[in-house]
Amino acid sequence: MTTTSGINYSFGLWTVGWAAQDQFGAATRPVLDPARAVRKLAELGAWGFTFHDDDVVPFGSDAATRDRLLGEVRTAAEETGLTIEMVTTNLFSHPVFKDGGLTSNDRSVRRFALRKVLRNVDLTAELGAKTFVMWGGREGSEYDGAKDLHAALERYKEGVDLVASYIKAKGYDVKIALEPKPNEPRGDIFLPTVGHALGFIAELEHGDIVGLNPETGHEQMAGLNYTHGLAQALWSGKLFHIDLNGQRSIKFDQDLVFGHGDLLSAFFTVDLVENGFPGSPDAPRYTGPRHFDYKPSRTETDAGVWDSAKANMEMYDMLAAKAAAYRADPEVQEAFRTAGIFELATPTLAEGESVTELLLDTASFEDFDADAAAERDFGFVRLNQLALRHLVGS
Ligand code: GLT
Ligand code: MN
Ligand code: MN
Repeated sequence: MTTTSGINYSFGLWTVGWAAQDQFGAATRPVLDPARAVRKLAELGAWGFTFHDDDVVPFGSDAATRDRLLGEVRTAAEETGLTIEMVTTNLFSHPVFKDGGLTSNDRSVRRFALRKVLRNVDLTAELGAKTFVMWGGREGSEYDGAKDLHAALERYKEGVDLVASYIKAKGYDVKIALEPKPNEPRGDIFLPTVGHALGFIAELEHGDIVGLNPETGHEQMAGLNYTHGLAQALWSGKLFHIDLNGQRSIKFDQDLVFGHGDLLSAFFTVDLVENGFPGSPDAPRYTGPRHFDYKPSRTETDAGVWDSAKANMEMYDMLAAKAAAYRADPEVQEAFRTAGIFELATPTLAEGESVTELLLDTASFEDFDADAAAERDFGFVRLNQLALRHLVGS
């Protein structure tokens, strides 16, 4: 099967490659050869793939093994035409990172982590990938007293700035995308949400090449709205990459197939990514790959791995078609107008109007009939029902 939508889908090799070991049980699937994963993904219609250093080259491998294993994946990419669009570093599996990489209390671990990251930045550039994701899964704590939290943020900043300055010094065409997550595997992780990460980036010296890689389930684990998170990242010019998957409410990280969690939220995510902001045609748009970071459930065998990979693309294709029809529907456009969606794009003050003029405008306050304005029915429920009609059919 090939996707017909022409949308650029990509997958982390650790997604289909997850052998399904969890905290309570052993793996239910054999180890998947990364080169086979690339070939299968190509067959299914994917456009690209991504990986951690350790997904392809086991931790501690010697240089010859590293070259051989990377060579196999590169050959698979070349033969299939798949793009290596993003590379990321595993700073979480080996026990040395049990207290984090860039924010470990142990300085020697931080120096080792930085070297691992910098080596991987070189690889990213060499492979022509444009995005370098940094997910700090082990950067955090179980106990509030376990860290000097100020120092932890200082070290995080030091680490990310150092990586960004290295990219610039080398002249690499690579951008860093930080991936927020509230918890798991640590009790609490630093940069837990899109908002925290945006605040962090604003404090960096080299924040111009640092943005975000928000994951659907991670925002939802924090009880937050993923589409709103994407919107704010876009508004800040920081949506560099996305991790799409499914999550059903606030619980452990489920990494379900995209759309298999909160379906309505997935619809609006796709609507934003594919169609942009409805009343702001000049606003920033997401132009990167539609990247899936999910896990084939532990119950699945090899066949289920590929079924679930396909399901991600199929879900996205279906939602993209529904979202296009939603936007094109004249009734929806009319409901947008009733709802004031386009009105919100008009600045609150007139062009050139000063605060003094606003203060002198009696119509805006002294003569404003707040009770009458409170009578306005925005028709939001009707609009939402129209969205649902498109989503589930009528
Ligand atoms: C890990 C995590 C993901 C991140 C990956 C990038 S690794 O699987 O659960 O959310 O995107 O490091
Ligand atoms: Mn996840
Ligand atoms: Mn992710």
